[in-house]
Amino acid sequence: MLKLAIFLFAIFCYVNSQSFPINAVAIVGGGIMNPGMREPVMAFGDAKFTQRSPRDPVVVRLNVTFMPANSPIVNQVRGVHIHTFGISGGMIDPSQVCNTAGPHWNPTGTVHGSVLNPNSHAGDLGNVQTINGKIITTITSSKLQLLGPNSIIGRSIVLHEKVDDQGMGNHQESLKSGNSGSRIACGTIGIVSSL
Ligand SMILES: [Cu+2]
Repeated sequence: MLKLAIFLFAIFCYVNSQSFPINAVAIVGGGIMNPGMREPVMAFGDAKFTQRSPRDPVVVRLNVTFMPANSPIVNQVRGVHIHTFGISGGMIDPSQVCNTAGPHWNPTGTVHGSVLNPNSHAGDLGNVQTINGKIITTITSSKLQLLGPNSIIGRSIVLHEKVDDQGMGNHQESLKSGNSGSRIACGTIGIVSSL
């Protein structure tokens, strides 16, 4: 019995050492095309994901540039989430393209909240600040996985137009989406050999 346990443990260690760390990237693209704006705002960049072991959190490094950088709608706080599906379709309007991502990634069937709340959506990543037309930030989440049945590989990361109220806004959308408005940029998460 002991030999069997040691053998199974050795296999477990071997599989773990072969699989981790896992790296993934989403190429993020989109823009803000509100009617009445003098010119559209474009958004482009990437999100890099790393997980060192099944017990470690997923670290997300987000780097997105908006052009033109000085548009009043650019430099503000906005919500960011992992959504359930990869991006499909080649439509021109970013909100339509990013709507193909479906709802927040929520494998445990909870309500929307903050990235730090263990009982909120796994895909809830909180808010990010845009400064001088750029989002450069790191988010750490213990609710995400890059391997196994709840892996986010093939799902998507979505940036929103407005601040995420993290379930505290007393709005009908608060406990569902954080009432963070339209989807302005997104990308499908794919596994990569290295970052
Ligand atoms: Cu979202």
